[in-house]
Amino acid sequence: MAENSVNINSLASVLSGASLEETKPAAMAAPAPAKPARRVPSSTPEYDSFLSFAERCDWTFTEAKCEEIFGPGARVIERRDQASLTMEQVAQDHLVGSKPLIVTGSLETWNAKKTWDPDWFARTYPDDVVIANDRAPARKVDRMTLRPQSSVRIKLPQYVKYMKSFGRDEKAPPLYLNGWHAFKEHAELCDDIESPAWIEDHTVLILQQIDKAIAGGGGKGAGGEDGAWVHNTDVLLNKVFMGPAGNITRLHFDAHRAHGWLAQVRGRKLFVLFPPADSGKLYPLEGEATTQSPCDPLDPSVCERYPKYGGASLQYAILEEGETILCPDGWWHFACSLSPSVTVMRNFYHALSNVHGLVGLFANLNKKKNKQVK
Ligand SMILES: O=C(O)CCC(=O)C(=O)O
Ligand SMILES: [Fe+2]
Repeated sequence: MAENSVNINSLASVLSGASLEETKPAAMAAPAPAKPARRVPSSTPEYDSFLSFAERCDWTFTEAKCEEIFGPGARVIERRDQASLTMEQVAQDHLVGSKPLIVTGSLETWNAKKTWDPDWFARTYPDDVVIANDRAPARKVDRMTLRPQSSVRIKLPQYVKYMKSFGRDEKAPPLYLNGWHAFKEHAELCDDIESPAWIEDHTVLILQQIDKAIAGGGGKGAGGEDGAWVHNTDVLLNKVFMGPAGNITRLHFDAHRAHGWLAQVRGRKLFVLFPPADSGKLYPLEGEATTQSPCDPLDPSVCERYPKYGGASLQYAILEEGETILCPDGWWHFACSLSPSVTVMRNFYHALSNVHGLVGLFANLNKKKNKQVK
């Protein structure tokens, strides 16, 4: 690596807390337990809330039922068909305009839509070892409570067997294969997905400029090899999330002003979003790696526990198989699988709306590195 290169692992792990444990293996449980289902960890408040929500829905999750539960002030996120959208319009109305969107018919041409399911992953990558967590994203505050996040390192086929056997009568939360860097490990997976045609994604262009600036025009780029640093960094912004119903990503927003899209390849997921202007009503936690809220949208007593929460503008949707949600920068989001699920997520940058996040991130990393060198 060139002297002025930055660690490519930094980017993905700082944008979302999902994979924090991956960079801190010391915090994990003993490696490779034979069967994670045999562990008897206690439940978590968020899983208890999910179970009570599921009971209230009779385990039949619909947006109409969500409306009853979230109340008349809640709004369903706008849905559009991919065929009716242009890149310019989405950039203007949703990226610059900061408005979430759900797009139907968005995975029609993806190979992943035809082939990817948990069994396919198990068959295709039988020797992969992955890390699954029972609370997400990782929070420092969890370590100070009686119920810290628990993680296991497990062979992929074993995880798939576990997730398929996980039932609704289980009292402990399901392990979540969240923030898996599958595309970094298996470059061929990139051919199975497509960048949505309606999203103006300038990440690679911006990274190329940063690479030039950091490398000082040396020709080899910040990673020492032509184009490799840009490619490796870009690929780390794509992640796979897989697991059974009841996997939860608690309320947070992605760091460094990243926009995100999440494509539902298999199964269904509930998303609850709040606009950036609601931050004051969501009690942001101090000292976490990314911005996190203790408010749990599925907790029936959330308004009593957090009085200002009741004044926040909740938006929700059930993301159906084949749909993609666009979550603009700074938007708080909570996600919860309603059935066995496979999701692809990408964080990305767009020159007219959030470029400063990416530039600032690298400027900071580079400053820190130069300090260490001196
Ligand atoms: O669990 C999910 O689908 C959401 C993941 C997410 O928002 C994140 O990792 O930043
Ligand atoms: Fe996120």
